[in-house]
Amino acid sequence: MRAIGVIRKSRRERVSREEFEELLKSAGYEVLAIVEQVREEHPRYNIGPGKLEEIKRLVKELNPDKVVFANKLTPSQAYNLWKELRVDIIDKWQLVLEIFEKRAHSKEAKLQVELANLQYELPLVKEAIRRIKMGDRAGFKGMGEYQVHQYFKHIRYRMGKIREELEKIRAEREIRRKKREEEGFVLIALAGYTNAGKSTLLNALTGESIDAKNQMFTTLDTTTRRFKVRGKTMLITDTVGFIDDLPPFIVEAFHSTLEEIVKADVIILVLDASEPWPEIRRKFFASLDVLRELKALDRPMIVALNKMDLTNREDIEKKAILLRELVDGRANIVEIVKISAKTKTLNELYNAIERAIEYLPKFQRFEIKVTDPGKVGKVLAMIHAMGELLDVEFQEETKIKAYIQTGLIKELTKLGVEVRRLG
Ligand SMILES: Nc1nc2c(ncn2[C@@H]2O[C@H](COP(=O)(O)OP(=O)(O)OP(=O)(O)O)[C@@H](O)[C@H]2O)c(=O)[nH]1
Ligand SMILES: [Mg+2]
Repeated sequence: MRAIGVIRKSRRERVSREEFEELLKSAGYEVLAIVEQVREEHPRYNIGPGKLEEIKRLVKELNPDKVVFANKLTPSQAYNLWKELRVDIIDKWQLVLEIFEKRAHSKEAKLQVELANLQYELPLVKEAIRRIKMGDRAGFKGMGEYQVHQYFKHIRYRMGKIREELEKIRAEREIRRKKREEEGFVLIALAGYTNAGKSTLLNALTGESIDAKNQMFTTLDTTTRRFKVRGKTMLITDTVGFIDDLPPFIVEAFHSTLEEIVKADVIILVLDASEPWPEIRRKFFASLDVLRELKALDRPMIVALNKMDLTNREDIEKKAILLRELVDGRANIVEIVKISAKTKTLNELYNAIERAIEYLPKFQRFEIKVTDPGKVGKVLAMIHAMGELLDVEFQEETKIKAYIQTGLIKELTKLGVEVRRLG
């Protein structure tokens, strides 16, 4: 597929040309030309009418399959542009959806992408119907009046069906989550801009080998795995990455996937520290915006400056200081750490996780008294798997002090062991 890209920059819209080209590449386009303009939004065409003439000439000359706008187009702008240029017009969000479509493997991801697509298309079809009613004969995607009406109905029907199916998948996920909650494991979620290194970090922490590639939106599915930090077992979840202005229809379609972040006890916000500071800053704020929308800003958050192997000590220290000034008082950021997921330089992160979970109600110090000597071995094994042993005295009755998680209390009580909280 061959595309002409159009970028309009204004005071309010900070569109990154580099990122736009990256998105076009990720979606599989050959970029024939990029047209840029600095001006405020034109109500009819988004870009100015003069620029439109230039694009018209380029379309004639280069014959692209699509013209892709880096800005968000209103349904009526998309329609007007299509009438003028007579070539497929898409904007940045449809471009993101095209990438999602290529990457969706699981049934859930495929349904979520389809739902997002339909949600996007619905206002466009409404606009077409409105215009047809006003006597406009242009139709929509080659369809006439009757077909457009049928298509509108079809979209509504499909959306309902997909929502039902997603709801079923979501209920299954909820059951799994409940079970995990009962087990009492601490849940940590990875969050952050696409390509920051979240999946690489999950792999480094758990020995997993999920896809991690230098391209945007590699991950669309959620993966949850167990891992241990200094003897304590917890769960870590990797999910879809963020982008500037992640549109509400994508957030909505991917809600159950993103929910894993909201349900986490601790969030690790991953940033690519090898990028120039303005990029780090932009992506940090974009990530906070998404977390705000998800209502996840109250979670304890560790910010991980990743890819430190690609930069030097001085540079990363400087970025950490700038970031510290930036986060001052924002969200619930408990710590900033410098790591490399690739070289498994993760010490600072381990320390930070250890400190962050100390304050969670799930992990508390308990005294456990075991009167039946036959059960001592079993109890110690359970604590080893799901808690952390602090002290043990073997007397007539064995006294154990340990950090344990709520799920374990139930298990221990079932064994007939006395469990008492130590303040
Ligand atoms: N040099 C270096 N490269 C890294 C590091 N962490 C991740 N990468 C690379 O960065 C690219 C993106 O990594 P991913 O783990 O796929 O990133 P992600 O955040 O999961 O991306 P999405 O799934 O698209 O949201 C890959 O090429 C990784 O090899 C690191 O610490 N150092
Ligand atoms: Mg990933």
